[in-house]
Amino acid sequence: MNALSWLPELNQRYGLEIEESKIRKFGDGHIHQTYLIELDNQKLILQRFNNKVFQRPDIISHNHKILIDQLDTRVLPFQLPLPLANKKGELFTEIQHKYFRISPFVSGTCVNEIEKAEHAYLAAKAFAQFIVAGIHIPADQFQEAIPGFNDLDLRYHQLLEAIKNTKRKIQGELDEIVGFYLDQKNLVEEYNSWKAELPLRLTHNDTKINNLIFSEDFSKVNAVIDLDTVMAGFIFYDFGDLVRTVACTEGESSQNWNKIEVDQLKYDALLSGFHAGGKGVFTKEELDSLSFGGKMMTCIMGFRFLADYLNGNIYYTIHYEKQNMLRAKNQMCLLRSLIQLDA
Ligand code: GN1
Ligand code: MG
Repeated sequence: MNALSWLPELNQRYGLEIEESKIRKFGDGHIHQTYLIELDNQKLILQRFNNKVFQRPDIISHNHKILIDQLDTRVLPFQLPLPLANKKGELFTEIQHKYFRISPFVSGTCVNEIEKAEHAYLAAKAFAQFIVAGIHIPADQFQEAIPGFNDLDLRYHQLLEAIKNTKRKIQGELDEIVGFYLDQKNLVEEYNSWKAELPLRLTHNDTKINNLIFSEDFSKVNAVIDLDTVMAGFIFYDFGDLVRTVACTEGESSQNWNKIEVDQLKYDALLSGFHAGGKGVFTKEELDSLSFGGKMMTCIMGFRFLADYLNGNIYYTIHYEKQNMLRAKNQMCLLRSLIQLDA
């Protein structure tokens, strides 16, 4: 069967005339298949949506419609490329049991690692400004795109389940990694106490650095992208995922175990950027929670990568069998360094 057999219907549903030769694979997200469409007069992003991971596209549409209607874009000095509606006004288009969506293309540079502290500052400021732009929207209007997505307690229990049910032999290196994550119960307890104390906000929840587009010269942020998990959350989630992906000497896929540690200069830049973006809005308690965020988000990714490995790699895209285990090992090295920093 033609790989793009859905294209004629897609064109019809959006009133477009995209030819197969104008479509190419784009980006390196772990979840959806993303394509760039280059038409004569415009560029668009097409995504074939992963509805195994996000089983409720209707919830994502609900959340995105709130953003379209209520977000205070006047305070956003960058673009937020929300999906474009098809001819029926839907943000998703279902064809042959597959879900597609199209959004505006924003030019610029997407990176997996940041070179300079100034860029870390800009990224953190932008993600904080995003929270500020939604500060007036009651967080309970949003529905959970993935239930308990950033709930450390739930993810810990999912890891326990995975350990109980795994077909893999937990021995050697795997045993060491499993033991390390089981020892993080104190972070789970700390999570539960922050949860009882802090207000829920509109947060992005997946502020990995490649979910942001810089201008070509890195002088500013052009867009915040990957908006599927935009929903209610705590500000330390968004700060924390930045710490995890920016304030580290090696990226999430590195296997230079001895070199993986916190980059203090970038950490400090993230902190000032986030404070600057949320100035006058974030409460003292929220700002106090930020240093927990880095540890918490690194830990949760470790839990999730490890659980996925134990479950037989059903969630994340992998290129070889042990990749999820080694991703969990990478996060373990970073988490050790973050914990040491706070000690
Ligand atoms: C996934 O799709 P991507 O790469 O932006 C994941 C995030 C993880 C990240 C780890 C919906 O994000 O939670 O932090 O991988 N997104 C989802 O690299 O699970
Ligand atoms: Mg992404």
